[in-house]
Amino acid sequence: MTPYDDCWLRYDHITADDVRASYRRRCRHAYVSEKSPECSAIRDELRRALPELLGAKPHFWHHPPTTVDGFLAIGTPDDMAMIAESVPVDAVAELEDGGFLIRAVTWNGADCLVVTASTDRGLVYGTFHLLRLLQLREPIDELEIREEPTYANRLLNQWDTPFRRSVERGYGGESIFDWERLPDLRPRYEDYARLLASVGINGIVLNNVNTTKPPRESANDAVGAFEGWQLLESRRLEDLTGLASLFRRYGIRPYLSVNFAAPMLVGDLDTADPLDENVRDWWREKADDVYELVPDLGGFLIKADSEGQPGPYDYDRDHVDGANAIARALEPHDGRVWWRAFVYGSHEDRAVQAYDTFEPLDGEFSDTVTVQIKNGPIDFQPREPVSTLFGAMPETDLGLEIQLTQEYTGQGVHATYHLPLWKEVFEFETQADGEGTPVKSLLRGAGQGVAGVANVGEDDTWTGHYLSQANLYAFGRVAWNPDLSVETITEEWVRQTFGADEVVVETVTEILRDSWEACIDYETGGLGLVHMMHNGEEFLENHYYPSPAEWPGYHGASEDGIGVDRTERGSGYTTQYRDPIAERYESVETCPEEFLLFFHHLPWDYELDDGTTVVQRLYDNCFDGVDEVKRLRDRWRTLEGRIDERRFRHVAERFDEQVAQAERWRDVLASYFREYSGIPDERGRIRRD
Ligand code: GCW
Repeated sequence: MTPYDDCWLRYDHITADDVRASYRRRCRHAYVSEKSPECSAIRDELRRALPELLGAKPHFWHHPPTTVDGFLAIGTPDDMAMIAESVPVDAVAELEDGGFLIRAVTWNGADCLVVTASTDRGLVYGTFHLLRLLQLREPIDELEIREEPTYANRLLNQWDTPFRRSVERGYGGESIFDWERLPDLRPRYEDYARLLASVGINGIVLNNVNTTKPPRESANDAVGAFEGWQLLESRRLEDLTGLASLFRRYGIRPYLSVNFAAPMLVGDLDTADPLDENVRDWWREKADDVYELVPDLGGFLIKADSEGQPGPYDYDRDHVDGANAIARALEPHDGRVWWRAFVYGSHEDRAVQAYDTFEPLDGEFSDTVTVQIKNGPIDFQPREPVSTLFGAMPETDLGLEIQLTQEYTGQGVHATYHLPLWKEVFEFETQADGEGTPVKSLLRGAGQGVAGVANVGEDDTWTGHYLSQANLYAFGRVAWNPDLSVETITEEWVRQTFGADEVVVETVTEILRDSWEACIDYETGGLGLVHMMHNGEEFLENHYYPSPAEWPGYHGASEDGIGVDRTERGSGYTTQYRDPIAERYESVETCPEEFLLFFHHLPWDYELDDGTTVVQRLYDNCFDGVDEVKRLRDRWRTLEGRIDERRFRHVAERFDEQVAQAERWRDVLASYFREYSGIPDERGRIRRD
């Protein structure tokens, strides 16, 4: 038993006799290819899972057994004649990298299961998929599954600061990566790789995008110096090799966040100008060194000209110059540059800047650059409209960046499930290529995909809150297949994590499903307001939240009304969308209510569709949000005795704290609205009225 939680890989014993018997017949004996590190990881996983699930150790064969009633065969058709004879080989060859087939077949009179793929990575995913089905107690006697990942790149971005072991915006304890001890490997790394591979994540950026201390006073100073740039030093790279091999067994490529000024920080050049020949040579030589040591490194992630990090602007160059220079160095090694589009500071309305900066560069980025765009134009707010850049760069490889860690949604204390938020983003119709081009359709292709800011640390729960594990699980699943519904993914997670008791499944699923909307209401009042989380909670130490005095700057509160005019008359953000979306947001009549104050500055007493005024709706949302959290807390309480005491208590205690905080936040927000508007709550709920 590890001291830390197994998350969704619990492999609880199957108690139903008939189900167990059927699983045993096909899975107790196994014939698994032995050719690669991935296959050895598969065998290890079966050794862990099957004794627990089936109550019987798997027996591994070196040839297809003829003396047993059934067996599980895992390998590529090339590895094993039995597999080549049992599945359509052409169909396997056509699978995307990572795709797999699982089939129930009869072979020589035996009831078998075949897991096959065209690559060893696909075998890993196929095996975890099968184990998921067993954990969900699904029937397997007629299985015929064909799966392929929708996106080629499903990356986790750690915001870990290597030598401090801290995690920026991390609420799950210190970094699980102990860089000072590398190349020593902790068993926990393997368990982490298992969790990630089990949901299809195939890349991990090991360190924070902030790789140097910002040179000027900034909010980030509170977090301390960032030292990730040192990872490009040769001795540090040597330390990485073991970790890279460990991840390789699970089909996960490691990546590094690097500093744009690395030629000066790591090398001894006096410039990092991307057009300078010495700088280009430096990157080329460095890339050669890196790949010598870590041949399957995925590439570099770069935050440039953003929040104090150096970038091409320091040399009067643009983002294309910067990204392409580094990408060229990685190209011979099949590495990519993931270049973040998170820039702000020079425009009065920060929402407009990323588009202004990147849209004109469409088509100029090299084929080995991916532009990584946050889901919204501001910064992972509880709810934002989708970034205009997704519909604006058809000639550029794009990555969608979403946040698993709950920076703005209650951090380590609140139960806030992000999947419904992400689904809203994936489904958003960009009109990039006319009707029928939602965001999810724009991320396909070899150099594209999804990046999630991780929520993991050294805590026994991994994520600081048992229910936040659902965000990690859901990220992998939705990045594998964005068409999976919220219900499907959530229920999968709940059943694997808490077992098959229908009351538990229903209750936890409901709590997760409803948690995000509640959070929006008590944290912002809804209607598209951003950046108004209450300051001063102790647990929010690791965060910069503006104080109420600064709030108006973010969302335009004044005596006459609230909201930011982002229409054509205002900052013009609406015009960056394609029609008819631009038109819909531009008009106050057609703008969806949930984004009304994001796009429009409206009088406090402006009447909404149902006759309620803006300010009254804000009050109502604040109070409803708290009531909803109380309801969710009470729902959780009904689980006492139905799930283990440790997890029950942990979540119950956090729910109590969440309710207390939500009440305080509601009161601060409601008083703030009251103060600016001068209009009392019709229902007299604000204390000073
Ligand atoms: O919102 C800000 C976060 C920073 C983060 C930055 C970014 C890693 O508060 O902590 O820095 O976004 O995404 O680069």
